[in-house]
Amino acid sequence: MRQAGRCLPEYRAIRKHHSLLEIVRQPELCAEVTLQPVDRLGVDAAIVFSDITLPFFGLGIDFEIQSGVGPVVDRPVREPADVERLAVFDPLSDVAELLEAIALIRRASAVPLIGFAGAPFTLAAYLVEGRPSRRFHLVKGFMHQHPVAWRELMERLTDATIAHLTAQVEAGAQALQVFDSWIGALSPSDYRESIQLHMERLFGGLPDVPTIHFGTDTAGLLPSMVAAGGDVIGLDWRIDLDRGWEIAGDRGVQGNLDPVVAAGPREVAERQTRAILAAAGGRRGHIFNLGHGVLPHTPVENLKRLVELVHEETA
Ligand code: 1CP
Repeated sequence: MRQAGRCLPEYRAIRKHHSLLEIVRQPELCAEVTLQPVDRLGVDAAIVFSDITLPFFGLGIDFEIQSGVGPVVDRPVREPADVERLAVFDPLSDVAELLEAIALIRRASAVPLIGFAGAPFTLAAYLVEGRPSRRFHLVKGFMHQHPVAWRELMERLTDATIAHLTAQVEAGAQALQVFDSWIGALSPSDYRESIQLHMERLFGGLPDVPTIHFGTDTAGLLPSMVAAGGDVIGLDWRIDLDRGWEIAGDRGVQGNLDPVVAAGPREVAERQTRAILAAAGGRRGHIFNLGHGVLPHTPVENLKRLVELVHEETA
């Protein structure tokens, strides 16, 4: 997750001269940045360099990615009429360069390539809040105050996400990750009532490649998220991997080292990595990963060592 993040010096060197959106719009540059963590860390898969907010331009929403903040939307969605003014996202024209980058990456590397998109709730969080939020009061408020407009918003974002992911597979992506990063802000009953049906439609509408369903703070939501779909369930560090896997049942699991631990003392990171592998117990279907994105101050050497350790232990 956000593998390139801000922790690789070669990424930072490129970011000195190009904004994130500029990188995504230049297929050669996007391919280069996508493969940096693969070359440097030896991870087993690449995730295309993009951002979940990229489809916003196609929806007619102007935004910028502010450094040290994240995505900031020009005119947030605050009223039902704002939902009606959203345009229809067409990946072939709206993210053509990204699709070109995917084809380039496939030609340049034999490592499997993961495409991704944001899930409807997490996209709506940025559209309604207008910027990164911790409490999500505005988006949750919108959901309860305007149930009809909310449903319309979820339907449109579900359509956009299916189109975005399908186009990435057609361009060459071999697996898909759906990021519902902020879904943990909801109660289990609100998830079941206002989100789950859209997530079911989303997973049901994807091409036949392996899918990863990821969120954070989801310990209480996992049964519903598993029911909604995904071949692999992403777990953050707030639940023991074996406990999360019990809930995921016959699916695979991805996770779940705390990013702070990956950034911290090497011995602690190694010990906790071994503990996660022990909890997986050699079962098929575990993708070792952090429970969320790499923190920018993470020493590259720590990440290299963890990749090596996982390879040694699971050889
Ligand atoms: O190679 C890679 O680094 C992967 C590319 C990638 C991915 C998978 C980026 C580039 N963004 C994402 C997904 C993404 N973007 C998610 C889902 C994953 C997660 O939960 O981390 C989310 C929530 C975003 C939104 C976003 N974009 C944030 C979070 C803001 C918040 O609400 O806290 C931020 C900081 C960004 C900017 C961004 N996108 C990507 C990078 C490397 C960065 C860092 C900034 C930079 O280099 O300028």
